[in-house]
Amino acid sequence: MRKNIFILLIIQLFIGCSSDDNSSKSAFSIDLVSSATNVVLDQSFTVAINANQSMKYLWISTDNFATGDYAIQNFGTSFNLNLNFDTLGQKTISVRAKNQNNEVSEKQIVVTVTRGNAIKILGVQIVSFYGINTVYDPEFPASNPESLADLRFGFSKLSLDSYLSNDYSWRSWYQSTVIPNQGTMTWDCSGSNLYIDPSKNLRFGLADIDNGVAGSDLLNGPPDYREINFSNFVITKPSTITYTFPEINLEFKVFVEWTN
Ligand SMILES: [Ca+2]
Ligand SMILES: [Ca+2]
Repeated sequence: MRKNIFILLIIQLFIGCSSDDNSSKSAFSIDLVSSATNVVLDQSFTVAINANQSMKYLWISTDNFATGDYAIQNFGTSFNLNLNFDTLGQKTISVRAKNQNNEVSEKQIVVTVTRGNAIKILGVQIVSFYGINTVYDPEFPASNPESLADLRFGFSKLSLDSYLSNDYSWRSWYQSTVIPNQGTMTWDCSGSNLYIDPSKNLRFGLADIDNGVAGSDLLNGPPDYREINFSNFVITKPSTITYTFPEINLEFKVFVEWTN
């Protein structure tokens, strides 16, 4: 009897060990290693995803998978994310990975973004544009101020195509409100957190808006933008910077806040 109990214990121990062993071997898991935990605005950094088995699916999100970028491909056991942020504060980067058997592993890493020497764009004022004081809304007679352009400006900048990409494309960064019939031609953007590394380029566009959509390009394009940057001003740090493009009668001012 004692011998039987002993054998039973041995079998249970064996089953226990063997089962633990199997699960640790088969459990798919990933780890995240960030090249930096504190970065400045617009600074590029990498997050390495290292897995104990080959990854075939990755979903990357900075809002706990409400949105994000995903792809199905053979990622192997290691894949580098290239990231940068243009807003301040703590960013939680969530990664959900699947192996060939659709087993899931999910990890998060937190990175803090500080301002560094980023400028903040406080406002924009249009001084002149192509066709200023002429009819852009011909449904009104020229004598009616309603015929004047309804102004919206926008900024685009080079942004990563996705968290899983190394490629950058020009993408809309900011679109202003519409000022009807030329109006003040001045926008206060100070509440929009428009921080940017002054070495980055921006594309400026300006359009007449009809019923909420762009009617006419006010830069007489193509191209329907002009490129600006702030790198010539990092020493003098003026709070108002004027950009002029005489060939299209374009002049505008950008109001900026510099760090000390
Ligand atoms: Ca109008
Ligand atoms: Ca219009």
